[in-house]
Amino acid sequence: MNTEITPEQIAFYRENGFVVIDDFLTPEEVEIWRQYVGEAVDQREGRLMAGRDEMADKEFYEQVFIQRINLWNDHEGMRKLMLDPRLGKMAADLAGVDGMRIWHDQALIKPAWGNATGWHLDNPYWSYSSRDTLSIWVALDDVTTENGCLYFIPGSHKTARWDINTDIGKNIGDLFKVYPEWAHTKAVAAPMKAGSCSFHNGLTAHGAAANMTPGARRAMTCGYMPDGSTFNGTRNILPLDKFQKLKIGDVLDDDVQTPLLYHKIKKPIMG
Ligand SMILES: O=C(O)CCC(=O)C(=O)O
Ligand SMILES: [Fe+2]
Repeated sequence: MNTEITPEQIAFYRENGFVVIDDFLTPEEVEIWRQYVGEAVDQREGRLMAGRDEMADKEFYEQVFIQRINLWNDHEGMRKLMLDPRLGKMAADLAGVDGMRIWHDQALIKPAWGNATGWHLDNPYWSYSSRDTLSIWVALDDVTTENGCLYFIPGSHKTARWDINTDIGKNIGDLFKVYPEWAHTKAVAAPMKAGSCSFHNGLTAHGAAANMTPGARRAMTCGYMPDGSTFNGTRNILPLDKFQKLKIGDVLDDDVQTPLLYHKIKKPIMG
């Protein structure tokens, strides 16, 4: 695993709100990630999250991507991959913060002939609001403009707000109705070889192309929450009992729900 981040990559990420890192995983590591993601997704039997009953919407959403959240919760191999402190450090260095917690991981498998992923922002879905939150997106197949690579609106993280977002729905361009100032910007495609990855800021506008090929486009992703982030009132992935105990402004420092992956000074206690 190549977890080195160069000063140039950091500068590019901060300016554009995303960065592609080639050859992040070795071919042997890609095989392991594919195997664990495959096992962890299969054992969910259609459930979005571990220990919860919500099933995926087969009619539309599953044709955008098969989404399974927090595989680290119920697959030992995924736990090792997702709680790797080196990933937390990469995320912290890109964001320029002292420490990172896991928010949630997710497998996003765009099926053969799958729909495009509508333009959206990630952080407005989540239970904290931060300009420094970001996600890794690891390509488990060669990802091209033909099978559903990511696209980004460069610099959009600088002007994005939390009060508005759009669903990943049938009209993929709805986000540009609420952000007309981005509507004339050229999107940047991010094709990647299997084993490469990108990071994108939680406020960067992004989407993915349709899959015009007969094969699936597999990706494994994870959102990182800066240590010290506070609850904003949104439930998102929080279990009901934890959600009901939180007050707006509480620090999200539950080491079982959102383990600290990396910190410059504090010693992480793994969930
Ligand atoms: O993989 C996709 O199609 C979308 C990815 C995405 O929205 C994300 O990683 O935040
Ligand atoms: Fe997203």
